[in-house]
Amino acid sequence: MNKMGSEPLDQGGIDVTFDVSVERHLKNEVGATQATATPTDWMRATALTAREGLAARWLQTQHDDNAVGARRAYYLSAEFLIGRAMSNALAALNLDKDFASEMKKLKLEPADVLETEPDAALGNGGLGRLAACFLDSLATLGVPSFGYGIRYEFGMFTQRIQDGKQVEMPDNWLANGNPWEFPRRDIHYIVPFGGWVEYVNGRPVWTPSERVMARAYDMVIPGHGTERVSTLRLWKATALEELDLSAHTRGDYARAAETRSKAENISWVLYPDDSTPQGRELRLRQEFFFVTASLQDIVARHIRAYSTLENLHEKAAIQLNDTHPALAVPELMRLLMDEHGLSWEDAWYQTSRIISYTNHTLMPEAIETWPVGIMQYLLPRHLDIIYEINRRFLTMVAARFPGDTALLNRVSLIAEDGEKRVRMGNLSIVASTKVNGVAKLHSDLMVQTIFADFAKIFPDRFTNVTNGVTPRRWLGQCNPGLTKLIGKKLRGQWQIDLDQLAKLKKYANDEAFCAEVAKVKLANKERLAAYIKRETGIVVDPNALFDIQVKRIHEYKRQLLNVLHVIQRYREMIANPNADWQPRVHIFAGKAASAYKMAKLIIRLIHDVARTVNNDPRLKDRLKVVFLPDYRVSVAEKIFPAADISEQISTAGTEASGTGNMKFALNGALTVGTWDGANIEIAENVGLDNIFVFGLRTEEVEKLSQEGYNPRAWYEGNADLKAVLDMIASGYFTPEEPTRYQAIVDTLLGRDQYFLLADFAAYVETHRHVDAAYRDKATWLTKVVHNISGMGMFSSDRTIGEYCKNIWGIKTR
Ligand code: 26V
Repeated sequence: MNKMGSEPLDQGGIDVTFDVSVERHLKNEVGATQATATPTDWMRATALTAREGLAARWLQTQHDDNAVGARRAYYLSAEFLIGRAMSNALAALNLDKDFASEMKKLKLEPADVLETEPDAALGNGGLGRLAACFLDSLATLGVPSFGYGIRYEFGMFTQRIQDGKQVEMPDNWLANGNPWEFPRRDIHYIVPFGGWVEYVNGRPVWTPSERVMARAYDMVIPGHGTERVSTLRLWKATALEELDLSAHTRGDYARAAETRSKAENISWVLYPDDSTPQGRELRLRQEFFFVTASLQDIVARHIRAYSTLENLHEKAAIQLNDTHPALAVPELMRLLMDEHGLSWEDAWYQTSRIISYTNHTLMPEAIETWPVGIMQYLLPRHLDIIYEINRRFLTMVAARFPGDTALLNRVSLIAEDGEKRVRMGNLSIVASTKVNGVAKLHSDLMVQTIFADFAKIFPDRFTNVTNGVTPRRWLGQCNPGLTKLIGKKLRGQWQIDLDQLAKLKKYANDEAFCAEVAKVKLANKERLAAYIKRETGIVVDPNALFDIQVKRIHEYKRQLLNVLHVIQRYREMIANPNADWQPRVHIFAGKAASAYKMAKLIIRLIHDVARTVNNDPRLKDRLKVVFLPDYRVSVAEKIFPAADISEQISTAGTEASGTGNMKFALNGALTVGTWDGANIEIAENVGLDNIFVFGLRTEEVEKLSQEGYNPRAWYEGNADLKAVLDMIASGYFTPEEPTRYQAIVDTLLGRDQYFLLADFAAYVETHRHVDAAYRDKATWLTKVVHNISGMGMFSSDRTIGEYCKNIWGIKTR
């Protein structure tokens, strides 16, 4: 039993129990009485109690890691999409039962209190959520580790829907303070920008023109089944002095305020885009800001412990979460050489043993490049270092591949066609120990396509680490019903040893077990139905098949293909209203990047189709379409447990991995998916009989594209497809504005970059099989159990174990 269990807490020598501690915090910090306290007050008082347990564990973990001189993993990420922290903290601290009984005592609904906590949405989508799952696993596996990122004042925007259109609102998540963060007032570093570089006696001296301060705020990430924790250290930007005093004393308040706001701007808001880097100077400032603060912190910690940097590479492993922290390469070189006097060779020896890089996308337009001009202006010393890395690298390549100037141009860290730009992917690869993709197919395609030249130059550098998700949040916390059921069959702490799920296979044909699984699913669907009613006013039948697609709205993810199927189904139903149609609810959720016109138009189309379908009396409520607004972690937790069908329908070869696909299957949804990303590995693990795979494979897409894909021919060749597109084009769903979706129809008939029309027939056909399968309840439930039991390998504990072993050289228990 740990200290924070139902045993008394040791609080400054006073023994108190959970309830006493919560009530004390309510009175002393929150400033409320039991009689006046709102659910938010109780949430805060509970968080403050949990926080004490976390603080104690943090101190112990740091002490232990320092004592053994452990190698630490540093996960550098511009995004951490954490969501709420309370349920997770209470579970990790074994305080969940105390909390439940306290709520009972107070006659409060636990959910009402938990739901007052705002989501920490410091990320856009998959990449940021993966980082959050990794922190949970790093702590749970006891890996000495820090996550480093930015304490954005405003996280991912809140999505409102007005007249079927997305409207973005600021996410002021810190408005009422953050009970989980520990401001480390003594930990701060200066972040220089701009200015010039001079060579004094042959040594470079950078004189920056601007400096801001990075201040540390820690969030303690508890492990499960262990008292160890990980640290998420987020940096807030401030002016060097809170006020520009000289300006202030001259009475120039405006200038004083300007200095301050210019500095604080850096950590003000998360860049709300997950697809195309827009090359904005502020973004580059953000990247350098958190990279230098983190590296200065790592170096300072190391010097405190070892008084030398000679062995830094033995004690630190730095993972770049995509290229957003790629400036770590020149910055680590700069710190080692300019600030600590190492030679180029020694600095490079260290850097290239410390840094590794994870790639999360194959889309060439999503891989960052920065104009040399901006880099020169903002980070002149770093540009010099990048040029020197490039010079040495290209010399090596030229020697190994004599005469191949085309190769030199392709692998150069500088793109010279048009405006000169620094290629952050190339920079990351050249400096890395390992470069990994995030699912088998993705890692294979990475070395066959975008990084083929590098794979030839560095054949041993490339590897795969398939993504995973934390089963604590994505099963334990979000699906207590299923968790309890599994707990009856598996002994011990299966949530930290997820391979044990395989033992459930033997119950796949067990009627009693399957009936229990069905009961839990229905209850979860009822919970989601109530939420849908509350958020959208739409009434759905929990007994209908719930078909769900939730993720960022992007053309390659093909929400539009899903809509085309819904319209086809609608056509069939109105043509034959008396047939025995499988009742269905098609649920969508996801945000569109604010500047992404086509994605926003797709959201609007979903709403127009929903309005038409949901109000057509001929369907007798057997088809419903729902768009749930403001998709975020806490909404996802309600959605995954309630799905029958998980839509994972990206064009083969475009989705690096996907992680929502894993969350669905883990909660007993069956996947309708293309042979893409981690869908493939899910299929291998749950069995091809238990998943609905359809559509063109990557090679087929490639072939079709080379032969010259003509979407119009597919349209002419399929009467249903033609009717569906004509229906949209005719303004059937928008009589008030018949041409509203002209751009969508034109795109599909013109280029159809993502091959929707080519996959349409197979997709519609697959859904007929789904309907048939769903009617055979016993067989369906068998498939459900095979899905759950096959998902053991998709725990992020397995993923982090592989990073430790194959990339970081860190031992785990
Ligand atoms: C690009 C940009 C451009 C500048 C503004 C902010 C921003 C943020 C993110 C990105 C790249 C996004 C890449 C990404 O999220 N990839 C996803 O990573 C998941 C975790 O590995 C994976 O499951 C998804 O398949 C992949 O799309």
